[in-house]
Amino acid sequence: MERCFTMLKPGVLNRRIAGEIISRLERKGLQLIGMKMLRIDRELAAEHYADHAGKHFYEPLVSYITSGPVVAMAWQGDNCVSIVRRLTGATDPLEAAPGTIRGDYCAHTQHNVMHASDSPENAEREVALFFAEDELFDWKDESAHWY
Ligand code: FUP
Repeated sequence: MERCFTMLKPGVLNRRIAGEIISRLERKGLQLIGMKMLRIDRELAAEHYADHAGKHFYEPLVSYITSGPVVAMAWQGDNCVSIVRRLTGATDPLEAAPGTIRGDYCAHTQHNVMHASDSPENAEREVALFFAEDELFDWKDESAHWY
């Protein structure tokens, strides 16, 4: 079973669309195993986006992601990372297909609504960065065909 980290970026709460976006991932059949609202500080932002340090969009990215509360989530399922990335859509909303989260809810790369891990390895790193082990719930529902 694979895990994926997602994060609704600042502004999603203001727009009252958090539930709609979370619903898309739930309805696909992915299992929500962790969720929290937090305000990211610059230190956590720097760790999370370490790969982008020095790029031209790094400073605006860090100031945006620290500008308001985010909703961090951990998901679980077979091929979880690939499924979440498909539902999320391309980084640039102009390239993101209609029907994807970024294709439907945003118009600018810098404010592209949701972060999603890009590999199982990064997913594990990001889940561990945002969640303690006792904040993750490997719940079971044996009686329902949930996936
Ligand atoms: P993604 O994995 O789709 O979130 O994309 P990246 O890891 O490449 O980029 C992380 C974030 O940096 C994007 F969500 C938005 C921002 N970014 C820009 O603002 N401009 C760019 O050209 C590329 C990324």
